[in-house]
Amino acid sequence: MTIGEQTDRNGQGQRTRLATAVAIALTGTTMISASALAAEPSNDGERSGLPVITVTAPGETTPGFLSGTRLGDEALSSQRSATSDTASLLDRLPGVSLQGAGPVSSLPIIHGLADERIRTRLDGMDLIAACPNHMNPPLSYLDPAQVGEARVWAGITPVSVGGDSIGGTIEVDTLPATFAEPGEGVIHEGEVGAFYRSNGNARGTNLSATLATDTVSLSYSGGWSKADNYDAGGDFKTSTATGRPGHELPLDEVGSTAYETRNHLIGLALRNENHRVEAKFGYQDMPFQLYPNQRMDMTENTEKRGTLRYEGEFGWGGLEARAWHEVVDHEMDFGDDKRFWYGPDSGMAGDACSPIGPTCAAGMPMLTESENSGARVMASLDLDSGDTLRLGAEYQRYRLDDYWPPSGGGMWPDTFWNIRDGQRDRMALFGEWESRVAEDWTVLAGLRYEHVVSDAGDAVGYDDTAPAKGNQVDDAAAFNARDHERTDNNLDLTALARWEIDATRSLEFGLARKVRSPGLYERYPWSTWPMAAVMNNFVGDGNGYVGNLDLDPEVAWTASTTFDWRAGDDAWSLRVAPYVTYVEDYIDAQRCTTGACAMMPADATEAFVVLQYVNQDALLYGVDLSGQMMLAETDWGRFGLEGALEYTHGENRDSDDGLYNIVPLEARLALTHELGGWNSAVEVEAVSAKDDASEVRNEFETAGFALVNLRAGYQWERVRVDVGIDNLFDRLYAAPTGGAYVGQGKTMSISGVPWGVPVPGSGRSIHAGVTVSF
Ligand SMILES: [Cu+2]
Repeated sequence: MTIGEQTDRNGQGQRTRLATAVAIALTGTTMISASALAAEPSNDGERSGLPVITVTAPGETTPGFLSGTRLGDEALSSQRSATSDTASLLDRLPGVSLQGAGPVSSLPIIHGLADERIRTRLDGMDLIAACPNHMNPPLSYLDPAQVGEARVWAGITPVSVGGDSIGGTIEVDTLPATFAEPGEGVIHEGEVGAFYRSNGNARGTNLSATLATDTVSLSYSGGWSKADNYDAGGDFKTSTATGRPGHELPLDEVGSTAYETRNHLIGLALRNENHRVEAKFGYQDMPFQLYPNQRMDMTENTEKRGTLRYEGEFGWGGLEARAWHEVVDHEMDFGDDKRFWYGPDSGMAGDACSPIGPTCAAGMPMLTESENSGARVMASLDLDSGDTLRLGAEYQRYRLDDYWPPSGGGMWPDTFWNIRDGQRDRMALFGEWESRVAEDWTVLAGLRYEHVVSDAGDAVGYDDTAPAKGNQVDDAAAFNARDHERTDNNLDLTALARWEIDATRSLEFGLARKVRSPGLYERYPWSTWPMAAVMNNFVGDGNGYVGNLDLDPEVAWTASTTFDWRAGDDAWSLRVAPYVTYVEDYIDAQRCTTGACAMMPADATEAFVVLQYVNQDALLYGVDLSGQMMLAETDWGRFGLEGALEYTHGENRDSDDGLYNIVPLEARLALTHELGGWNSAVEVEAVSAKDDASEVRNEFETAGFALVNLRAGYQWERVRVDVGIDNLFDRLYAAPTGGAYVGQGKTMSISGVPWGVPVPGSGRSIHAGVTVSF
């Protein structure tokens, strides 16, 4: 099945598409074929003669690389009513887990490596979270309904889709442009949808519309969604421990889990026979997103982005060029569940105090502004030998200012500059060769060079007259006495080989060396004052973090293999993918003992602590298993079983400690049924207890749990309805990567909220959604 068929606007072939979609949704066992690498997919509604992704449904044996998996639009649409968190759509793919953050901004984890360790591209753009808590990661800029396709490279990533990352690559593209057939004149089409989820009263709508001729296509897509705090399952009574008398949250309500978000996208695409130009303009206005595992909340995020892309086919091969520009304005302060601690009747100074001054604080505004520009050119040369050679170059220019205006109390009288004039610029060159060296062997080898320059201006505290609170004057002086510019020259190598043993079995081997330079928030946060340090945290563990100017890039060596075995008649398939990664100079953390940290106990075990980033060696290994089988084909429909299991282990080889945010063992098993336009599933999702946590971070252990989810959908020609119940038995559970609960109470003080409470997951939620095409 090709993209062209999938986005067929006449809605033909919907039944077979639906069947494939169900299979993809549950097991994610499609692979990305070799031709997908030739260029990014030609986001094209009609056949254009350009390279397209070949989607291989389980059972088909097309040459390709098993390391890549893909979610198509049908698979995605069945999830729309269940989630507004675009990253969570990927959770079902083998090797992918989620690190909890805000309700619509989870961070994907691939094989134990998360966040900036993964290359995440949105419509081909390398976006960067501009926030000391990484509250606005790339996928938070899309509504799930705007996603056209997601591709994940979990094992070995070809250098043409990697760079400045040591884990896998996630590429998410928005809905593809559609065109009219030649001679058809002007066409218009679109889709409107709405959903409701009972837990947290979540609701949202989405709309997409296209006006097109056979050469010009103009489109809009947008989504709005909003939710209150959700309720945990079972009995969650933490509010009585952290709520201030008179301000407790209702029992079971998980503080700081509400949000509202609005995302818009306008696209204009032009094509002729061999060339295509596309411009996209995105706009996000997120009025608020609260964070149960961060000490601050997002109180406004606006993002504007524009991208221009050219794709052409020539006698010698294909050419793709892209340029983009993005501007982010991000604001943080306390949302409602945290702010009441600082309110007028709190006994502390609060909102009502005026004017702010040394004894009168009003919240804690934190502002971040970033500008991100980039360009990429890639040529795919079709060699006479039948081989393909890809050559490419990339450039990225990134600027960041992170500053906290004076708000009274200890945050007075000046503006605190967490990162001032931050810069992180990348230049990259790569070459990649792909060849079918024998009838049953395909190999790919690539080399990529990256030049990364980062820098930041001088640190400034709230008060530059000693003795300012929290050692700010001395910390800033020590930071400013050093040169802040750092230059890294990084080399990536990738080799992949696929052996088609026979029609039912194939085996793939891969080796890679990948390098990632430290991010601005790892190198430059300079204050050891716990109040400032706890604001620098993108892992959601409640601790404070201090940057380290001496960090070196992380260098990861990965070996992985994938074995794919399937019945000739499609009755079953099984895929096993073990991997091992050794990371030299992995950026882990050690307890901070200098500056203001010297006043804190260095060896606390049951408390939030302040840490400093440090290079240490790490080892990660694990295995992904996935498979499906047909159980019965009867008059009442087709019954099947689909499952996936992921095991991950991570350890710090220098400190003999566990790595943080590792999901030890996770499994999904679903009984599926389809009949005509119906599809439904009963799914069990189980996670084992986590008991080898990161000691240096005082990471909590979490208990194992199993959840049952139900879902069903029906597809008419123009209408699709989905309903479901997540967490059917209303279990109280905490994901091992959900982070520390700091969703309510006096979070500004490092010990102002109790240590040891993991963020509870959502209790039972009934969801329903409808989509109408026109
Ligand atoms: Cu933020």
